[in-house]
Amino acid sequence: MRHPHTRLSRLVLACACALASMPAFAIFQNGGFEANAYTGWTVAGGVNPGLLGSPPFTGASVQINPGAPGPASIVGPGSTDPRAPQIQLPRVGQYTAKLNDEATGALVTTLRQVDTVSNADIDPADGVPHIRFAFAPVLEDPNHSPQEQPYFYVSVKDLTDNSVLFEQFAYSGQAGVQFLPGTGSWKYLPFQDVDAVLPLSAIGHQVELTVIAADCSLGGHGGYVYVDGFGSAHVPPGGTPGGTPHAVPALGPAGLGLLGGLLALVAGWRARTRRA
Ligand SMILES: [Ca+2]
Repeated sequence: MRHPHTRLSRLVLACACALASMPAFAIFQNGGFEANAYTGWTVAGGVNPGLLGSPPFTGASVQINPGAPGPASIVGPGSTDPRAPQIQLPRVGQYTAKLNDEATGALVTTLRQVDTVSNADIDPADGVPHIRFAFAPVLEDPNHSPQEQPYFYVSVKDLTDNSVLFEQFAYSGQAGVQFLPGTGSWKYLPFQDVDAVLPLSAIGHQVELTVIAADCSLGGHGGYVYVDGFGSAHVPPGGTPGGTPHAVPALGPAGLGLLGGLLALVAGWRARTRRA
C-alpha cells in the first residue's frame, strides 16, 4: 500500500519547484520583458541635439528635443546581432529589450518605470535593497566630437529627494570604456551586469529607472542598447547561447515564507499520520 503522505509530499515538491523557478523581480513590473512587450514601461524619446557641455557627461548633459521618438523592440530566442557578434541574446529568459536601433536620424529612445522599493528588494546577504540588471550598448563610432557621438545612459533616481542612486553614461569610443570592435565602425560592450546598492532608507521610496539610447546628433550614425533582468535578484551569469531560456534562480522572502509554511504543514501531517 502507498504511504498516505506520498501525494501531499509530491504536491509540496511541485509547489517548491514552482516557487524556486519563479523570478524574484520584486521591483519593476515586467522587468525581464518576458511579456514580449513593454508592458509596465513608458517608452518615449525625441531628437538628439547633442550633449550639453563637455566630458565627463552626466544625466544633466542629456538633451532631448521634441520629435518622433526613436524605435524600441523586443528580441527573442535565436536572435543574434551582426554588428556585435559576442553579445548573447536573449540575455535572461526568452526576451530582451532593444532600445533604439541601427538606423540613423539623430533619434533618442527612452525607457522609464517608477516603482516603490520594498522589503522584498533587500538582499539577505547584506541587508540592504539592490536594483540589478544587465545592459549591452552597441554604438556606431563616427569619431565626432564627444557631445555629438551616439551614447547610452542608465540611471536610478530616488523621487523622494531627487537624489541619483546610480548613474552610468558612455558615448561611443569614450576613453576608458572597454568597447570591443564590432563590424564596420560599430563598437559594443558585451552584457554588463549592474548591481546598484541602495541605502536602507530607500525602503518605501519611489524610484525612477531611466535608460536612454541615442543616435549621433548630426543625423548620420546609429546607436542602441540591450537591457534585461531589471529587479532586485541577481542577474544569472552569462548570456544564453542558442536562445535557451535561462531561469532566474532566486526565491524572494514571500516565496521562502510560503515554502516554509508548506514544509511545516507536511511535518505536522506526517506526525499526525504516525500517531494514527
Ligand atoms: Ca528577459
